[in-house]
Amino acid sequence: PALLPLSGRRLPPLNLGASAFPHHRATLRLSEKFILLLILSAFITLCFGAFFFLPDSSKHKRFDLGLEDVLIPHVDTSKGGKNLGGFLIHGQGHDEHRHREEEERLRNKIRADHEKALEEAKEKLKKSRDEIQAEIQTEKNKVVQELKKKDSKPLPPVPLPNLIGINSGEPADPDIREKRNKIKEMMKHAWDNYRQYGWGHNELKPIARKGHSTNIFGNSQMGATIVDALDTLYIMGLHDEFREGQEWIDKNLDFSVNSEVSVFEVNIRFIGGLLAAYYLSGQEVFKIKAVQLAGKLLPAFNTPTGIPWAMVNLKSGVGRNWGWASAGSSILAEFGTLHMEFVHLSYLTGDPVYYNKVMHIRKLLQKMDRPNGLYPNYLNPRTGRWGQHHTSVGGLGDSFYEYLLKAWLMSDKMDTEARKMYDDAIEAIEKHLIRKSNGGLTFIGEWKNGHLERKMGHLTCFAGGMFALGADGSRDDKAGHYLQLGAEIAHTCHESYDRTTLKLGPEAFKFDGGVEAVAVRQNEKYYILRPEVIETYWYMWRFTHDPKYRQWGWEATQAIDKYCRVSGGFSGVKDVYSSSPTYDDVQQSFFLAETLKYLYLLFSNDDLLPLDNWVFNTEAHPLPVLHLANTTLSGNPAYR
Ligand code: DMJ
Repeated sequence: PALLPLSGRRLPPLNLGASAFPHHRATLRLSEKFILLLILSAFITLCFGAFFFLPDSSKHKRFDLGLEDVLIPHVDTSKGGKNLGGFLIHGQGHDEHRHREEEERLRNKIRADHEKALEEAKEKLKKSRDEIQAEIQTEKNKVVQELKKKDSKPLPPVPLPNLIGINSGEPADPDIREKRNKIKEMMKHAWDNYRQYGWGHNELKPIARKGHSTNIFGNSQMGATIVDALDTLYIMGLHDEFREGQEWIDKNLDFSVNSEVSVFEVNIRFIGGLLAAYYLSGQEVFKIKAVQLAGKLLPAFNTPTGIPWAMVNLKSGVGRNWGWASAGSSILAEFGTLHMEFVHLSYLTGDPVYYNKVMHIRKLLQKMDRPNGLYPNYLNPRTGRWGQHHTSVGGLGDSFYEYLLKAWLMSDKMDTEARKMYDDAIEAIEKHLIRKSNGGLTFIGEWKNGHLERKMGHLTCFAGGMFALGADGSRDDKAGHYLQLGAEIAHTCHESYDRTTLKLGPEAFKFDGGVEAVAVRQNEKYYILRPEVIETYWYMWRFTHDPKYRQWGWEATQAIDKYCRVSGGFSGVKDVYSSSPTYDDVQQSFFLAETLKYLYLLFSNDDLLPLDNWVFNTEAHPLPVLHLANTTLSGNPAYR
């Protein structure tokens, strides 16, 4: 393809051999392969140049081939030509001279391009490999900057919801104030150490004093702790720290990374965290970053059913599921915990794409048969069939139920479809999974392989708060019943803490064979700074103002400060039944996002983030209630 036929003739062959650059060959130390590559690229440039002239020359080819008519744009109709769709048809022999000139002009142009390409190649060869690499990098940076500029376009303004109670909450009681200040000090200790030793990494190793990350964030360094902590810093009035975080996000948070991340975790921690920071502070950068990131998650929904993959590569958009999940399935608590954030994204951007994705998931789930009315934790995104029939209100299932309730609350109670799904699910859970132990402790077990496993996870303890939150508006006006159920779960989970040496709860505990609310297996005895029990104390406090919840919250605060605090931050512990615990050396980002936030709220007045106006996502990021009565996110009647 190097020599293009032009009017039946060929250009003289090009001499691109070594003799073309004898001087450079002698002086340059670049490898021969590299030189050949450069020559080849010059040659390709030439070919491309010539190629782009083909359409023009083809006109003349037709002429040379002796066609009767030739298409020439813009010829005066007064010469008797026929107008044909913007072109004029003229007879043979018209202005042969002009065509020869045109031919000559093209030939000269190609020659000039050829010369230029050779000159460029020679210039390049004079440069060192490092210089060339630096040039390539500069060009790359330019492209990235351009893309960034394009991505950072302001979004259309939307009316902000009623944002009340975003600071203060200062209690009058000096004892409560002191406790609240202690929790703020713990937040500062966690943040300052992350700032010093783990800045920009996802999490901190407080003993090794360096950055840490888990596979949920792939191999990325996306500052998960910064994003997760922002709103806690804000409500605690740690404004300098908040600004530091904002600056880092503005300058460094980039989602074009070749990294395979968990769609669920990135949604609840990053999108939830950024949206909450936006609503609290009004800083556009958070909204823009949230929308950019959401765009990177969308390819995960490209499955035969629209049920998203568990993981997606942020750069390539390729998705897949966890290797350990039953029959290649996606996980209920993962694809079912996107609704709140995605509704807000559609609200803020005016783009229904996010809303449509999550509504599609909901519609699909609604249509499916459920064994005993229970939702199994596994659903295959290719076939649309359930995987293993394992149902849990803890890990793998938990926040799916939470988001049904919260979708209803967040829609100002307009999304009655979500409320109905929640009520149906909770009824089935109560019937099949909730039991009382011999010692009178109410627990939520797990349905596995056709029978009830009498085991409850720390994660399941969030359900006490969920039952209390959903009490108002429950079917058959069973508000009292659900508040009571919430209180019973809170009590059981408190027992799981109280029956340990460290007064911190284990990861999972049994109600079997004479054991009550105690972990049996060694690998279930750890505490990794999780929030769920404290979360339930806070909801129960808000709905009952029973002082025992503050007392239990304070017990947990003291235990965390005593056993998890190290000079480099806070760490999880491996065995809550051991009097000399060993550390796991991880300061989880949810410790700053959730555990410390719920504790702080527990010792604040109720006017800080009132529950009539704010709904907390599953990572404790508060999102405002949307009064969507007159807004259509996608023509869905639930929102009309
Ligand atoms: C958090 O990331 C969220 O609360 C999630 O819903 C469950 N697990 C952790 C905390 O334990």
